[in-house]
Amino acid sequence: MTESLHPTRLSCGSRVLDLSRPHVMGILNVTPDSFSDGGQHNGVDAALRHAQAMAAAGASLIDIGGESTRPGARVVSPLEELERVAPVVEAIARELDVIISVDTSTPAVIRESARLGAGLINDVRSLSRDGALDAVADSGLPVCLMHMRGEPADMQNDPRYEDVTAEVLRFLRERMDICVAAGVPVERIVLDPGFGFAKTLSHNLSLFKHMEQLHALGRPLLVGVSRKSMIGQALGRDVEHRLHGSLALAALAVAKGARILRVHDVAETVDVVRMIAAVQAAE
Ligand code: YH5
Repeated sequence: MTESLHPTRLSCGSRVLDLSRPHVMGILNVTPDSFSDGGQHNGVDAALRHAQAMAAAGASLIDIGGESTRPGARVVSPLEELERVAPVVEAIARELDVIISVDTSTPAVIRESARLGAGLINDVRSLSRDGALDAVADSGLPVCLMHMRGEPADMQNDPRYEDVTAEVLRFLRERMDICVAAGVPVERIVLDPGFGFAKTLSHNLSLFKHMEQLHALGRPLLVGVSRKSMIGQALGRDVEHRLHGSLALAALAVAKGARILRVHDVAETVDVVRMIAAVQAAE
Protein backbone atom coordinates (compact mmCIF):
# COMPACT_ATOMS: atom_id res chain seq x y z
CA MET A 1 0.00 0.00 0.00
CA THR A 2 2.75 2.50 0.87
CA GLU A 3 4.55 1.53 -2.35
CA SER A 4 1.37 2.27 -4.25
CA LEU A 5 0.86 5.58 -2.42
CA HIS A 6 4.46 6.77 -2.68
CA PRO A 7 5.92 5.09 -5.73
CA THR A 8 9.57 6.00 -6.28
CA ARG A 9 10.23 3.93 -9.40
CA LEU A 10 8.27 2.96 -12.46
CA SER A 11 9.48 -0.11 -14.28
CA CYS A 12 9.26 0.63 -18.04
CA GLY A 13 10.34 -2.54 -19.81
CA SER A 14 14.14 -2.63 -19.77
CA ARG A 15 14.40 0.83 -18.17
CA VAL A 16 13.36 2.36 -14.85
CA LEU A 17 11.90 5.83 -14.36
CA ASP A 18 12.99 7.44 -11.07
CA LEU A 19 9.82 9.03 -9.69
CA SER A 20 11.58 10.87 -6.87
CA ARG A 21 11.84 13.79 -9.32
CA PRO A 22 9.74 15.12 -12.23
CA HIS A 23 10.50 14.14 -15.82
CA VAL A 24 9.90 15.65 -19.22
CA MET A 25 8.23 13.61 -21.97
CA GLY A 26 8.83 14.96 -25.49
CA ILE A 27 5.97 14.79 -28.00
CA LEU A 28 6.76 13.10 -31.31
CA ASN A 29 3.93 13.16 -33.83
CA VAL A 30 4.19 10.66 -36.66
CA THR A 31 0.89 11.57 -38.30
CA PRO A 32 1.21 12.24 -42.07
CA ASP A 33 0.66 15.98 -41.56
CA SER A 34 3.76 16.11 -39.31
CA PHE A 35 6.38 14.53 -41.64
CA SER A 36 4.41 14.76 -44.83
CA ASP A 37 6.83 15.02 -47.72
CA GLY A 38 9.13 12.21 -48.73
CA GLY A 39 8.54 8.49 -48.41
CA GLN A 40 8.55 6.18 -45.41
CA HIS A 41 12.32 6.36 -44.97
CA ASN A 42 12.41 10.16 -44.82
CA GLY A 43 9.62 10.11 -42.25
CA VAL A 44 11.41 7.68 -39.97
CA ASP A 45 14.67 9.58 -40.35
CA ALA A 46 13.07 12.94 -39.51
CA ALA A 47 11.26 11.42 -36.52
CA LEU A 48 14.50 9.87 -35.24
CA ARG A 49 16.33 13.20 -35.52
CA HIS A 50 13.56 15.00 -33.65
CA ALA A 51 13.60 12.30 -30.93
CA GLN A 52 17.40 12.54 -30.71
CA ALA A 53 17.21 16.32 -30.23
CA MET A 54 14.57 15.97 -27.48
CA ALA A 55 16.59 13.28 -25.68
CA ALA A 56 19.72 15.45 -25.89
CA ALA A 57 17.69 18.34 -24.43
CA GLY A 58 16.85 16.20 -21.40
CA ALA A 59 13.64 14.33 -22.18
CA SER A 60 13.49 11.07 -20.19
CA LEU A 61 10.64 9.81 -22.38
CA ILE A 62 9.56 10.26 -26.00
CA ASP A 63 5.83 9.91 -26.70
CA ILE A 64 5.18 8.62 -30.23
CA GLY A 65 1.70 9.21 -31.62
CA GLY A 66 0.37 8.00 -34.98
CA GLU A 67 -3.26 9.00 -34.58
CA SER A 68 -4.31 12.64 -34.49
CA THR A 69 -6.80 13.26 -31.66
CA ARG A 70 -7.69 16.72 -33.00
CA PRO A 71 -11.43 17.18 -33.41
CA GLY A 72 -12.23 16.56 -37.07
CA ALA A 73 -9.05 14.57 -37.76
CA ARG A 74 -9.31 11.68 -40.20
CA VAL A 75 -9.87 8.21 -38.70
CA VAL A 76 -6.78 6.03 -39.06
CA SER A 77 -6.99 2.26 -39.58
CA PRO A 78 -5.07 0.01 -37.16
CA LEU A 79 -2.79 -1.10 -40.01
CA GLU A 80 -2.03 2.47 -41.06
CA GLU A 81 -1.30 3.45 -37.45
CA LEU A 82 0.96 0.41 -37.04
CA GLU A 83 2.87 1.22 -40.24
CA ARG A 84 3.53 4.76 -39.02
CA VAL A 85 4.44 3.97 -35.44
CA ALA A 86 6.34 0.65 -35.54
CA PRO A 87 9.35 1.75 -37.64
CA VAL A 88 9.82 4.79 -35.40
CA VAL A 89 9.63 2.71 -32.20
CA GLU A 90 12.17 0.32 -33.68
CA ALA A 91 14.57 3.08 -34.77
CA ILE A 92 14.45 4.94 -31.44
CA ALA A 93 14.86 1.70 -29.46
CA ARG A 94 17.94 0.88 -31.53
CA GLU A 95 19.53 4.33 -31.52
CA LEU A 96 18.62 6.23 -28.33
CA ASP A 97 18.85 5.82 -24.56
CA VAL A 98 15.35 7.01 -23.74
CA ILE A 99 12.05 5.51 -22.58
CA ILE A 100 9.66 5.09 -25.50
CA SER A 101 6.01 5.87 -24.81
CA VAL A 102 3.42 5.05 -27.47
CA ASP A 103 0.28 7.18 -27.66
CA THR A 104 -2.22 4.58 -28.89
CA SER A 105 -5.59 2.96 -28.17
CA THR A 106 -5.08 0.13 -30.68
CA PRO A 107 -4.36 -3.40 -29.40
CA ALA A 108 -2.18 -4.39 -32.38
CA VAL A 109 -0.07 -1.24 -31.92
CA ILE A 110 0.25 -1.90 -28.18
CA ARG A 111 1.45 -5.49 -28.77
CA GLU A 112 3.89 -4.66 -31.57
CA SER A 113 5.29 -1.61 -29.75
CA ALA A 114 5.96 -3.71 -26.65
CA ARG A 115 7.77 -6.30 -28.80
CA LEU A 116 9.90 -3.58 -30.44
CA GLY A 117 11.07 -2.04 -27.16
CA ALA A 118 8.48 0.48 -25.96
CA GLY A 119 8.50 1.23 -22.22
CA LEU A 120 5.06 2.80 -21.64
CA ILE A 121 1.63 2.74 -23.27
CA ASN A 122 -0.15 6.12 -23.24
CA ASP A 123 -3.84 5.69 -24.05
CA VAL A 124 -6.12 8.73 -24.19
CA ARG A 125 -9.04 6.23 -24.24
CA SER A 126 -7.87 4.49 -21.03
CA LEU A 127 -7.84 0.99 -22.58
CA SER A 128 -11.52 1.10 -23.53
CA ARG A 129 -11.10 -0.47 -27.00
CA ASP A 130 -11.78 -4.20 -27.34
CA GLY A 131 -8.59 -6.10 -26.60
CA ALA A 132 -6.60 -3.13 -25.25
CA LEU A 133 -6.70 -4.24 -21.59
CA ASP A 134 -5.39 -7.71 -22.48
CA ALA A 135 -2.72 -6.27 -24.77
CA VAL A 136 -1.34 -4.10 -21.96
CA ALA A 137 -1.67 -6.86 -19.35
CA ASP A 138 0.29 -9.25 -21.63
CA SER A 139 2.93 -6.61 -22.45
CA GLY A 140 4.04 -6.20 -18.84
CA LEU A 141 4.39 -2.46 -19.53
CA PRO A 142 3.02 0.42 -17.48
CA VAL A 143 0.08 2.37 -18.87
CA CYS A 144 -1.08 5.97 -18.62
CA LEU A 145 -4.86 6.18 -18.15
CA MET A 146 -6.29 9.55 -19.18
CA HIS A 147 -9.68 11.11 -18.54
CA MET A 148 -11.83 11.82 -21.59
CA ARG A 149 -15.53 11.61 -22.39
CA GLY A 150 -16.75 10.43 -25.77
CA GLU A 151 -14.37 10.38 -28.73
CA PRO A 152 -11.97 13.14 -29.89
CA ALA A 153 -14.35 13.88 -32.78
CA ASP A 154 -17.27 14.83 -30.49
CA MET A 155 -15.69 15.45 -27.08
CA GLN A 156 -15.83 19.27 -27.27
CA ASN A 157 -19.53 19.21 -28.09
CA ASP A 158 -20.87 21.06 -24.99
CA PRO A 159 -19.19 19.09 -22.19
CA ARG A 160 -20.89 19.54 -18.80
CA TYR A 161 -19.86 18.54 -15.28
CA GLU A 162 -21.42 19.04 -11.88
CA ASP A 163 -17.91 18.99 -10.37
CA VAL A 164 -15.20 18.34 -12.94
CA THR A 165 -12.48 17.31 -10.44
CA ALA A 166 -14.77 14.88 -8.60
CA GLU A 167 -15.90 13.36 -11.90
CA VAL A 168 -12.36 12.98 -13.25
CA LEU A 169 -11.36 11.40 -9.93
CA ARG A 170 -14.25 8.93 -10.11
CA PHE A 171 -13.51 8.07 -13.76
CA LEU A 172 -9.81 7.41 -13.09
CA ARG A 173 -10.59 5.31 -10.01
CA GLU A 174 -13.00 3.18 -12.08
CA ARG A 175 -10.59 2.71 -14.99
CA MET A 176 -7.82 1.83 -12.51
CA ASP A 177 -10.06 -0.84 -10.90
CA ILE A 178 -10.93 -2.27 -14.33
CA CYS A 179 -7.23 -2.45 -15.24
CA VAL A 180 -6.31 -4.21 -12.02
CA ALA A 181 -9.16 -6.71 -12.51
CA ALA A 182 -7.84 -7.38 -16.05
CA GLY A 183 -4.35 -8.17 -14.75
CA VAL A 184 -2.51 -4.84 -14.95
CA PRO A 185 -0.91 -4.42 -11.50
CA VAL A 186 -1.62 -1.08 -9.81
CA GLU A 187 2.16 -0.46 -9.67
CA ARG A 188 2.09 -0.11 -13.47
CA ILE A 189 -0.58 2.59 -13.62
CA VAL A 190 0.05 6.30 -14.30
CA LEU A 191 -2.88 8.76 -14.25
CA ASP A 192 -3.67 11.86 -16.30
CA PRO A 193 -6.52 14.41 -15.85
CA GLY A 194 -6.76 14.80 -19.65
CA PHE A 195 -6.52 18.58 -20.11
CA GLY A 196 -8.39 19.68 -23.22
CA PHE A 197 -10.30 16.41 -23.61
CA ALA A 198 -14.06 16.98 -23.27
CA LYS A 199 -13.47 20.12 -21.19
CA THR A 200 -14.18 23.83 -21.53
CA LEU A 201 -11.67 26.48 -20.46
CA SER A 202 -13.27 26.79 -17.02
CA HIS A 203 -13.26 22.99 -16.59
CA ASN A 204 -9.56 22.87 -17.47
CA LEU A 205 -8.66 25.72 -15.10
CA SER A 206 -10.67 24.29 -12.22
CA LEU A 207 -9.22 20.80 -12.74
CA PHE A 208 -5.72 22.27 -12.83
CA LYS A 209 -6.31 24.27 -9.65
CA HIS A 210 -7.51 21.18 -7.78
CA MET A 211 -5.05 18.70 -9.32
CA GLU A 212 -3.62 17.79 -5.89
CA GLN A 213 -6.85 15.89 -5.22
CA LEU A 214 -5.82 13.31 -7.80
CA HIS A 215 -2.98 12.27 -5.46
CA ALA A 216 -5.57 10.52 -3.34
CA LEU A 217 -5.43 7.78 -5.99
CA GLY A 218 -1.80 7.12 -5.02
CA ARG A 219 -0.37 6.91 -8.52
CA PRO A 220 2.11 9.11 -10.44
CA LEU A 221 0.49 11.94 -12.42
CA LEU A 222 1.22 12.81 -16.03
CA VAL A 223 0.13 16.25 -17.24
CA GLY A 224 -0.23 17.38 -20.86
CA VAL A 225 -1.00 21.08 -21.34
CA SER A 226 1.78 22.13 -23.74
CA ARG A 227 0.49 24.68 -26.32
CA LYS A 228 -3.11 23.61 -25.69
CA SER A 229 -6.09 25.85 -26.34
CA MET A 230 -6.68 26.45 -22.61
CA ILE A 231 -3.52 28.58 -22.81
CA GLY A 232 -4.64 30.15 -26.07
CA GLN A 233 -8.01 31.04 -24.55
CA ALA A 234 -6.70 32.26 -21.18
CA LEU A 235 -4.00 34.48 -22.75
CA GLY A 236 -5.44 35.25 -26.18
CA ARG A 237 -2.46 33.66 -27.96
CA ASP A 238 -2.36 31.60 -31.12
CA VAL A 239 -0.53 28.28 -31.10
CA GLU A 240 2.93 29.72 -31.96
CA HIS A 241 2.82 32.03 -28.94
CA ARG A 242 1.95 29.67 -26.09
CA LEU A 243 5.42 28.84 -24.77
CA HIS A 244 5.35 31.14 -21.74
CA GLY A 245 1.88 29.98 -20.75
CA SER A 246 3.00 26.36 -21.18
CA LEU A 247 6.05 26.92 -18.94
CA ALA A 248 3.95 28.62 -16.25
CA LEU A 249 1.63 25.61 -16.18
CA ALA A 250 4.60 23.21 -16.20
CA ALA A 251 6.01 24.86 -13.05
CA LEU A 252 2.61 24.91 -11.37
CA ALA A 253 1.96 21.26 -12.29
CA VAL A 254 5.27 20.23 -10.67
CA ALA A 255 4.37 22.26 -7.56
CA LYS A 256 1.08 20.33 -7.47
CA GLY A 257 2.94 17.02 -7.64
CA ALA A 258 2.96 16.07 -11.35
CA ARG A 259 5.77 13.63 -12.15
CA ILE A 260 5.71 13.53 -15.97
CA LEU A 261 5.22 16.63 -18.16
CA ARG A 262 4.22 15.87 -21.76
CA VAL A 263 5.55 18.79 -23.83
CA HIS A 264 6.61 20.08 -27.24
CA ASP A 265 9.34 22.43 -25.91
CA VAL A 266 11.68 20.05 -24.12
CA ALA A 267 14.76 22.21 -23.47
CA GLU A 268 12.69 25.04 -21.97
CA THR A 269 10.65 22.70 -19.77
CA VAL A 270 13.78 20.87 -18.58
CA ASP A 271 15.10 24.25 -17.36
CA VAL A 272 11.87 24.76 -15.40
CA VAL A 273 12.18 21.33 -13.78
CA ARG A 274 15.89 21.80 -12.97
CA MET A 275 15.31 25.25 -11.49
CA ILE A 276 12.61 23.88 -9.19
CA ALA A 277 14.95 21.02 -8.20
CA ALA A 278 17.70 23.51 -7.33
CA VAL A 279 15.39 25.31 -4.91
CA GLN A 280 14.11 22.03 -3.44
CA ALA A 281 17.69 20.92 -2.77
CA ALA A 282 18.55 24.05 -0.75
CA GLU A 283 18.94 24.10 3.04
C1 YH5 B 1 -2.51 14.48 -22.80
O1 YH5 B 1 -2.87 15.55 -22.29
N1 YH5 B 1 -2.72 15.07 -25.27
S1 YH5 B 1 -2.75 14.80 -27.99
C2 YH5 B 1 -4.14 20.50 -28.97
C3 YH5 B 1 -3.16 21.49 -28.95
C4 YH5 B 1 -1.88 21.18 -28.53
C5 YH5 B 1 -1.59 19.88 -28.14
C6 YH5 B 1 -2.77 23.33 -30.30
N2 YH5 B 1 -2.12 13.07 -26.02
C7 YH5 B 1 -2.45 14.26 -24.21
O2 YH5 B 1 -1.12 17.24 -27.38
N3 YH5 B 1 -1.72 12.00 -23.85
C8 YH5 B 1 -2.52 14.30 -26.35
O3 YH5 B 1 -3.52 22.75 -29.29
C9 YH5 B 1 -2.06 13.03 -24.67
N4 YH5 B 1 -2.17 13.42 -22.02
C10 YH5 B 1 -1.78 12.22 -22.53
N5 YH5 B 1 -1.45 11.23 -21.68
C11 YH5 B 1 -3.31 16.49 -27.89
C12 YH5 B 1 -2.23 17.49 -27.79
C13 YH5 B 1 -2.56 18.89 -28.19
C14 YH5 B 1 -3.83 19.20 -28.61
